[in-house]
Amino acid sequence: MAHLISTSCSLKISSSRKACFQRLNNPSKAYQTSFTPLTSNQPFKGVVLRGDKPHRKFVVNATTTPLSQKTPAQPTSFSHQNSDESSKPQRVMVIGGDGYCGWATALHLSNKGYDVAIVDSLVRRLFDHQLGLDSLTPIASIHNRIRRWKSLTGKSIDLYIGDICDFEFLSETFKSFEPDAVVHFGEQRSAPYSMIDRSRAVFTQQNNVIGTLNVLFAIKEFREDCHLVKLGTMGEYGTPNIDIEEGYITITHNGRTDTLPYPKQASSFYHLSKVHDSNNIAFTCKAWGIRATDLNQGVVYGMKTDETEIHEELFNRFDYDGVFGTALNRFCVQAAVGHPLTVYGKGGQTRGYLDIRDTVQCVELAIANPGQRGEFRVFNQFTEQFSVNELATLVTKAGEKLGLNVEKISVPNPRVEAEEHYYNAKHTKLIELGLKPHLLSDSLLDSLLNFAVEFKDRVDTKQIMPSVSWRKIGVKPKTVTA
Ligand code: NAD
Ligand code: USQ
Repeated sequence: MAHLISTSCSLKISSSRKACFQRLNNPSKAYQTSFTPLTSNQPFKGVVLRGDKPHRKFVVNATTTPLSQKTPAQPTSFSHQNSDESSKPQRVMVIGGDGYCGWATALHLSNKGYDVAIVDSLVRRLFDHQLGLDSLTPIASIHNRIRRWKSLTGKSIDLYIGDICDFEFLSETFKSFEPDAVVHFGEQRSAPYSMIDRSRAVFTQQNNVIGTLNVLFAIKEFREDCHLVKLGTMGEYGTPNIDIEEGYITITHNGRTDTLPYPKQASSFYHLSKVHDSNNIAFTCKAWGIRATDLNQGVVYGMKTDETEIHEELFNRFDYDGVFGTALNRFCVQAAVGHPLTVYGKGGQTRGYLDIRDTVQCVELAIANPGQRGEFRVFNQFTEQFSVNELATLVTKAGEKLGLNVEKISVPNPRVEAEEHYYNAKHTKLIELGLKPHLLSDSLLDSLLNFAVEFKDRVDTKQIMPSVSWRKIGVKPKTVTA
């Protein structure tokens, strides 16, 4: 398991000038590739598919087909390393850019005029292979995705394939791409995955905590002014019986007052890895003057963004299984295939939710409005809160309008979590920066359900019920299906 997961891939490109000057819109001829799996014991696993430096970047002459009639907005504020760079677009490294949130964000930022590089180990695709899972939507390889984006828009996205836990690889990507901002999505993000067995729990915390530590060290060493935009989670706070603030709470205790990090009560080894990340980031902001924004994101739903919907090779992944699928996305697929909606326990579990179109908007807002050096900002990134029962009711009503017969069942809760609780989380900071939320209206639910119906033949109904138990996690490696 560990061996498989720490494997990196090297995508080597021909360095010949002849290859460099070929057009990228004929990608099969633009460069020769060899794809060599390397183990983590081997030296540098770098990988590069990129753009404009001599011998390292392609000079691209592809014709530009505008994505839309709209002129892409330019970034509104830059944090450049040198003032003489002020006219250049900001360079944003998207770690985890082949994943659900990362792919949509990379395209959005590219469309907005940022220079984008994706860094990804592709480990998420490996999890699918290992667990026998698949996205509802067919997803193209990252190479084909990027080539398609280039051919449709004329915009290049650089690609570095490797594991950010490998510091040598990460260092090379930093030295090569020189990011002004790093958006870090590159973690194992499923709570059930982290609760399958000991090895997945350990992998989740190693991958997430060490990966983030390496990013912090890389910023300190190679790009100290770079802004880290890190994806955290609302689940770090748990479900306290008081209002949840954005990152910090002012407390008066025994007559003295201080503003302190909001208490964290995470409820899976995954969610705990995010707490550990936040502590490490906060410390390095203080100790080294790192500039960071922790986006405590709620549960994301939806598939389409302006960019991913323009071509099927740009489609995003959409998980509906019991390990990686999240509540609302799962309910839409369940309704589409006539599976009862799987409400865990009493269904009073309340969380913050947001449309994936708002994820990409929030990340752009965070990048465009960086904090100061040494500042650790925390934004709660969601737009509405719902209980699981409320979501089930909304999907049932929307399904009935489309002629679907939707039922719900109460599944014994595989998790250890409060099923009836107070929940009131603040989320004003991104709105103050200009977020215009896409709320979960009837029309959006209709389109989500229609979309699920469109792909329903790809659904493997055996993957729907949960099979990972928080209480039964053991030390033996578990061969699971969802
Ligand atoms: P995802 O699994 O679809 O994408 C994560 C990507 O990171 C994958 O492509 C994976 O291959 C890559 N990755 C993982 N470890 C890596 C490593 N060590 N080196 C390089 N690449 C690595 O997840 P997602 O749903 O897009 O979530 C992205 C981030 O947003 C995660 O940090 C997650 O915790 C956070 N988040 C997601 C949601 C949600 O509902 N999806 C909600 C809140 C927060
Ligand atoms: N739930 C059900 N039925 C289902 C699926 C989930 O009742 O079929 C319940 C869960 O028990 C939980 C709630 O819905 O109470 C949310 O579960 P989820 O699977 O939708 O989301 P979660 O495990 O919390 O994780 C997801 C992402 C994670 C992110 C987190 C944001 O996978 O990366 O960090 O959402 S938050 O929930 O705010 O922590």
